Formats: sequence, C-alpha cells, structure tokens
Amino acid sequence: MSEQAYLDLCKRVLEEGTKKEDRTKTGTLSVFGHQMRFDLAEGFPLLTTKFVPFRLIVSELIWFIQGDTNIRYLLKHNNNIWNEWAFKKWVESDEYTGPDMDNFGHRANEDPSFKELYLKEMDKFKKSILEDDEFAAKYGDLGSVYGSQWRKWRTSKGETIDQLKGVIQAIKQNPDSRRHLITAWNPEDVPSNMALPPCHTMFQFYVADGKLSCQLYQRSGDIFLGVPFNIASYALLTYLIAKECGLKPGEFIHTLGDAHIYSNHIEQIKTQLKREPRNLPNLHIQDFQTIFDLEAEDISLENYDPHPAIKAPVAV
Ligand code: UFP
Repeated sequence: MSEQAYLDLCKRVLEEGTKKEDRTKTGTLSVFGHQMRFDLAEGFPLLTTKFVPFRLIVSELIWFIQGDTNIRYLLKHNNNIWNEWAFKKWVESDEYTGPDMDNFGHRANEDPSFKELYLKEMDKFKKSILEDDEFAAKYGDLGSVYGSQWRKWRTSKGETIDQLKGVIQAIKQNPDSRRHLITAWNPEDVPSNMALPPCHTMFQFYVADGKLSCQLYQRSGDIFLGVPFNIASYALLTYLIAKECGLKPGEFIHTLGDAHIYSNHIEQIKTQLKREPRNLPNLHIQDFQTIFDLEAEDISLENYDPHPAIKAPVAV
C-alpha cells in the first residue's frame, strides 16, 4: 500500500539517521537521498495514520497554479501556512510601529506572554491584508515563491516564462518528450532575495501507457510536518494535469535530498508508526477545461477516514 512508503522512510530515518545540526538549531536525525513511489491508481496518497488537512493543500496548490504570490488569496481561504513569511517583511519594514517582533518565531515558541502579543499583531496584520488593497499589494506579496517560478519565471532579457503552461502543452503535443521539466531553483535569487529558498527544486513529468507520472526532487524534507503535505500536493498536481491532458494518473515519485526528523518530532513519529494504515481516500475533481480555471471548491476528497491529528512544534 502506498502509505507504507512514507512509514518506511520514517523507520529508516529513526534507525539509520545521523544526528545533524541544522539552520533552526532544533537538531535532526537525517539521511541523504531517499525515494518513495506512490501508485496513484491505488487511491489518493493522503496519510491515514494521522489527519492531514487536505483543504490547505488544495488552496495552496490552486494559488501556485494561478501564479499568485500574494497571501490574500490564502487568507480568503482560511489558509495560514505562508503568513509568517509576509508578516516578517511587514515587521521589518520602516512603516511598522508596533511592539518589537524581532525573531518572533523562536520567541513565540518559548515565551507564552510574547506569543499572545505576537498573535495579536498577526491578527491585525491579517485583517489589513484582507481589507486594505494597498497594504495587501505592499506586504502580502511574497515575491519569488512557487507561483511566480512556475508561471512567471524572469529571464535575463526581462521577459517571463510560463513553465507550467509550457509543460502542459508539451505533454499534450509531444508526450514522449524527456523534457517535461519545471524548475523552481534559481541560483540568481538564492540566497539574497529569498527568505526560504525553494524546497521543491525541480519536477518532471513522464507519459507512458496512457498514464502521467511525476517525479519531484525535494532538496530538504521535514518528514513529520512538511513531507505529508508535499506528497499530497504533487500527487494532486499530477491528477489535475493528467485530467487536463486526457491521461490516467500514473505514479508520483518523491526523491528527497536531506530527509530529516526534527528532534522534537521523534515521539510523534513513534506514535504514528504504531498505527495501522487505512484505505486511501478518493479524489473528486469537477470537470474543467484547463487547470488555470480551477478553484479550490472544485476539488474534494471522498472516504477520508484518518487516525487523529498529532501535534508538533514547527521548526523556525
Ligand atoms: N520544508 C518541507 N517542505 C516544504 C517546505 C519546507 O519539508 O514544502 F516549504 C521543511 C524542510 C526543512 C525546512 O526542515 O522546511 C526548510 O529549511 P532549510 O531551507 O534550511 O532546508
């Protein structure tokens, strides 16, 4: 069963992982180089050994597909996963006059009274992004993130390239091509322009026997919190592009560089490994002409019956 590939990764890192320091100073167990294969015909690969919030995956992916880089769209869909990146830009700007929010991620994890202050500031920030067009244009935009890399890659000539549209067209016109690639890693942007250099550096599509497969190279994977999202997101993208191209979904192949379990996620992973995987859910997508017209509401899951969620702190 598909989910076993993820559970095997968890086991491998617990058993073979090397203790390794990291940027966030949390500490990890890590392996370098791991590949998981998910046969999309078996069902949609959303983990069942813990609850994973599918609606966040959908609205984030639609946001990328539409080439949007402003968190306003996400906030309208009650999706808060990118807020910190925009908030950081705001509190570091000259226009911000509120309480000191320096290093807010770490401090909120450690100091409950600061956390309260931070959450209040964050609420104000979200309200302004939703209600004030000018503020949203200035502080809601994240710049070089997947939406812009996929749809508006900047060239040295000052033009833009729509990689996603180009690849979909090529899959339709020349399915056997070995060049169905989308890249997000731009050495020119890393590290100076970027708060978070892309984790999903490159992905490739492959057509055979009427099926569309996708392989992602992810340079860095937080196995407990990030990777379950990432699997579902690229699996969903593969389903959507397959549907547009009149193909069946084939495999999602997930290749990881530094695959790590943070030291404060180990107990959670052990809890999860004791659980029995259940049947995978099924994906339901409304009919559409092109994926660029899709809205989050057009995509839903059927028969998702996971074990309960497991909480864990995010490494910042
Ligand atoms: N991370 C993921 N998946 C993502 C994402 C981030 O696992 O989609 F955006 C994790 C990997 C790593 C951290 O733990 O976030 C990024 O840190 P670094 O840039 O130091 O690799």
